[in-house]
Amino acid sequence: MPLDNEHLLHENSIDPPKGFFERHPGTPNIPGGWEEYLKLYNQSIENPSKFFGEKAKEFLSWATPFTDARYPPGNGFQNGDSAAWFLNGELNASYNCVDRHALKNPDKPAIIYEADEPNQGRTVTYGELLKDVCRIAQVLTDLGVKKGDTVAVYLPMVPEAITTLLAIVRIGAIHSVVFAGFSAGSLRDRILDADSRIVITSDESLRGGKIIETKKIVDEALKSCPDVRNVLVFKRTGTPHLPWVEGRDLWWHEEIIKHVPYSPPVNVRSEDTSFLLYTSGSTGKPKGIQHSTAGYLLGALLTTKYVFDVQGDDILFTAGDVGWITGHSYVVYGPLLNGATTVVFEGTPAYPDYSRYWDIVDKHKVTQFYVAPTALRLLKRAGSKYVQNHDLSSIRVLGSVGEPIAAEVWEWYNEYVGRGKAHICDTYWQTETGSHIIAPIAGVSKTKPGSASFPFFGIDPVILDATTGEELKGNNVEGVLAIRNPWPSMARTVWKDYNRFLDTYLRPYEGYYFTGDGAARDQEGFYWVLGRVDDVVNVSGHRLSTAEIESALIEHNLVGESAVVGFPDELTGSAVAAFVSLKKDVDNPAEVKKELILTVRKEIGPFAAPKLIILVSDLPKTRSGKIMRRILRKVLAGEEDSLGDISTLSNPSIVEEIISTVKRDA
Ligand code: 6R9
Repeated sequence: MPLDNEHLLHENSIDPPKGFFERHPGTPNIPGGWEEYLKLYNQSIENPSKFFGEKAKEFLSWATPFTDARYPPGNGFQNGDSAAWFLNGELNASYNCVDRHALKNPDKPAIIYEADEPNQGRTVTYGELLKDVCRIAQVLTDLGVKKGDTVAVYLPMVPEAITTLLAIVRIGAIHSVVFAGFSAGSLRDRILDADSRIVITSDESLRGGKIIETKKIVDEALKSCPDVRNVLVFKRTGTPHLPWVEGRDLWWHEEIIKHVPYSPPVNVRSEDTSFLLYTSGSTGKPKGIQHSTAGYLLGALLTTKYVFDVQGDDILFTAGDVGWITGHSYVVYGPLLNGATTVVFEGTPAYPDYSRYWDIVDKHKVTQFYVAPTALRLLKRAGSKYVQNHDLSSIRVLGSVGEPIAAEVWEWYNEYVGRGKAHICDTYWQTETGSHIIAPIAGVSKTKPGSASFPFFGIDPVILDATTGEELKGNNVEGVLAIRNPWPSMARTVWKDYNRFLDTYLRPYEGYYFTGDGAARDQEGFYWVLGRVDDVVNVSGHRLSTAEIESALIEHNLVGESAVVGFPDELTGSAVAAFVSLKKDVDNPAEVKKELILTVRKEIGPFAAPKLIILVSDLPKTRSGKIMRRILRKVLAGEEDSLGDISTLSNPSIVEEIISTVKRDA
C-alpha cells in the first residue's frame, strides 16, 4: 500500500536529532527528508521494475547490462511464486566490492582490523584487498573449485574472512559460512548438506582472551565428510600443536604467495547463487538459505547507503560475526559496495573491559555503529562509567539488530552512546530477507523507542490475522507480519529444497512472504515487531530452533523425550529451558543435568546451551501425542492460572507435577 502523511500522524514520535546534521560531513543521501522518502517509497511499491532497475544501473557495475529489471513484470507474488531480478545481466560481486574502488583509490582503507588484543590490529587498503582476493581466488581455482561449487568457511573475525568470501564469489563459487561458534557436529551437517569439498579455517581463534581450537573442530567434523578434498588453514596463533593431515591440509600463507596479484573476475548471471547461510526453522534440520548475486548485492548496497546514510569516507563498525547474516550484509558487502571502510572486530564487548567498543569507536572515528540489543543490555548493566569517559562524537548512526530493543535500552543507547546526536536505527530483517526490510532512514525518519518504524524501499508490509490470513488494514492492528511483494535481496530458495522454501515462506499465507514474526502497526502507522510466532527462540540475537535443541538432547542415552521452550531473560532476551523425561530414574539428577547441557554444547554449540533443565516424569501431550509447549511456557512464566483447558490432555495429572518441579527448581 502506498504511504501517505494522513495515515502517519507522528504525534508521539521523535524527530531525527539535530546533532545528526551537525555531525554530518555533507548532504544526507536522501536530502529531501521525509517527503522525499514517501515519494521514493511509493514509486518503489508501484513500479518496482523501474525503481530498482534505475538503482541497479546507477550503483552496480555490470559486465553485461540487464534487459529486464523484474520478471514477471508488475507487482506482487504471482501464481504463488517469487520474482527474478535483472535478467540477462552479468556481473561479479568481488568486482563491485573491491576492484572498482581499488582502481580509483587503492590506498583507501577497506578494512580496519581490531584484533582480540587491543593494539594488535592493522588496516587493509582496497588495493591490498584486491591483491589478496585475486590470489586466494587462484588458490581456490587450483584446488579445483569451479563456478557453482560451494566452499565451507569456518573462520574467526579476521580480515582474511572477508578476503575468503570475496575470493569465492570472484570465481563464481558459492560461500557457505558456518559461524565458528558451532560445534563439529553442526559444521559436519552443513558441509554435507551443502556438498562442500573445500573448507577454509584457521589454526585457532582468539576471543575475549581465550583460545578456541578451531582447526581441531574442523578435523572432528571432517571425520564424517569423506568428500572434502582440502582444508586451507589461515595461521592465526601459530600454535605448535596443530594436528595436520598431509595432502589434505594447506597453509594459507604458503599457498597465497604462489600466485600473481591479479586475476580477472568470473562474471555470473544476476540470479546465480552467491551464498548459502544456514538458519534455524521450525523443524530440527537447519535450512540452507540461498541468495542471488545481483539482487542481494543491491539490497545490501541500498540499505547501507540509505538506512545508515553511508558516505564515501564513513567508517562502519558492525559488531556482528561474519557467521551470521548481519556480518555478511553489514560487515562485508554493504560497506564495501559503497566504497566505505569496515571495521572487523575479533573480540568481545567485555574484553579487556566493558569499554572496548567505545575505545574502538574513538580510536578509528567510527561513524556508524551497529550491534544487537543483547550486547547493549550487558553494557548498560556493567555501568555507564565505561562509556561516559569517551568522546564518541564521530558517531552519526547507532543501529540495532537481531531482536526487539526494549525502550529503556534504546534510551540508554541514545543518551549515553549517541548523546542525543545520533540517529537510532532499529533495523528489522532476517537471514531470508538479505537486508533491512523495516528500519528508520537516518536523518529522515521519525522514531519511537522499540519500533523499527517504516518499511524500506520496495517492501510492502502487511499485518495478517494469524488464523484466517485476512489482511488487517488501517492502523492499530496486531497479527502476523507478511510482505506483499518480492524484493531484490530476498532469498531465492532453500538449498536443494524449493518445496520447503514455498512451505515455509510463500504458502502459509497465499500471495505473501511470511516472516514468522508477530507484529503490530500502531495508531500512527509505526511497525512494532513482537517476536517469533513459530518454534524459534531468540537467544542473544541468535536464532535457535527448539526442535534442533530437542534432537541434540535425544543424543544423550538417558533422554526419553524432551520439549524445549524459550523464556524471558534479562540479559539474553530469551533463554532456553528444556523439559526432559528420562528413560529411567537416576541417583544424581544434578550430574545428569550437567551432562545434558554438555550434550547440547557439543551437538550444536555453546550458545545454544539450555539455561534451565527441568527433569519431569512425562510431558503434557494431546491425545494425538503432540507435546503442548504452550502449557510449559505458561508454567515457566508463572501463569498457572491461565493454562486453559487441560482436561483434553492424554495425561492431565502431569501438569501438577510440572508446576511443582518448576517451583522447586527454577
Ligand atoms: C538480521 C537477523 C531474524 C529474526 C527475525 C526476528 C528477529 C531481527 C529484529 C528482530 C525485532 C528487530 N529480529 N531484527 N526482532 N526487532 N530489529 O537477526 O537475522 O538471525 O535470521 O533472525 O530475528 O524475530 O525473524 P536472523
